[in-house]
Amino acid sequence: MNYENITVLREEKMATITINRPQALNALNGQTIAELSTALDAMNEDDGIRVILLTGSGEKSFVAGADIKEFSNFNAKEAEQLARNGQNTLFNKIEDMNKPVIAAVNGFALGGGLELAMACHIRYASSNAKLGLPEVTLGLIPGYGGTQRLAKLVGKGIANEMIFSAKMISADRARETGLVNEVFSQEELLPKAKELASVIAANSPMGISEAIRAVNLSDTDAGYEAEIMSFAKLFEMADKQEGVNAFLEKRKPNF
Ligand code: CO8
Repeated sequence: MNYENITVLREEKMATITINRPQALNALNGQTIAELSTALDAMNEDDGIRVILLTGSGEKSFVAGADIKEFSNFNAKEAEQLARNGQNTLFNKIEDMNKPVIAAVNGFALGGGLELAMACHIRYASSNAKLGLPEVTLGLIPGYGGTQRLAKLVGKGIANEMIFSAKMISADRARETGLVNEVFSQEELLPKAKELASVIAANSPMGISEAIRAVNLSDTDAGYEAEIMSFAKLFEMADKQEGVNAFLEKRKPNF
């Protein structure tokens, strides 16, 4: 598959997607969202890929937001469609993937860019990264899930401060608030994200897929029941046989 605005690199059991619109600081226009959606669908079905990394091209920006030029003349109906379509075809899709998506935030993650990182299961950032939801400076609010995911990740108080003030926070502050897990130098960011991806890729994909589903339900009343049902379901799946047998036979599992 040929893409114009993203590149895909496969290495063993991982795939790295790089958003590549440096002239617009990797802003998400409709085509980029569609390409990401298509690439992720294919990767979700591909059992050879166990972990996906998502990053931006260059050393300045992960994603500087939704493409402001593209939606500048939209009316309410068009804006609703844009937000709904984006949430359904990309942001919620990432969260619901059956394999982990790690965001390697290599610079600005603003507006839709931070929303994209927040839809991923794990976030690492480079020390020059700046993260924020500046939509109110445009007379808007986040439209790709930012009001919901930021509040869940850092709590309502800090989310409100970030959204109302539109201020960007540093990578270190993002780690302090739990918005990103770890901060590395620009050079170390991708290698460290890949190191984590290799550790994850050696574990049971069936277990991880069920864990994603259960953790995604952690802020609903259905979470505990989902965990029980996933736990039970795994007892009749091949990975549990292999994992438990490997432990009993004192060897490494081969999933
Ligand atoms: N959209 C389109 N183009 C952009 C964007 C963007 N979000 N961000 C940067 N660019 C373009 C600039 O226009 C510029 O292009 P050109 O050279 O043709 O003028 C190029 O990228 C380089 O940018 P700058 O010259 O501005 O670079 P600086 O280093 O001076 O500044 C900043 C970097 C601070 C990141 C600055 O570019 C900036 O403030 N960008 C906009 C950030 C922003 O407001 N993001 C939020 C956008 S709104 C949003 O994401 C809503 C999400 C929900 C949508 C729901 C459906 C609608």
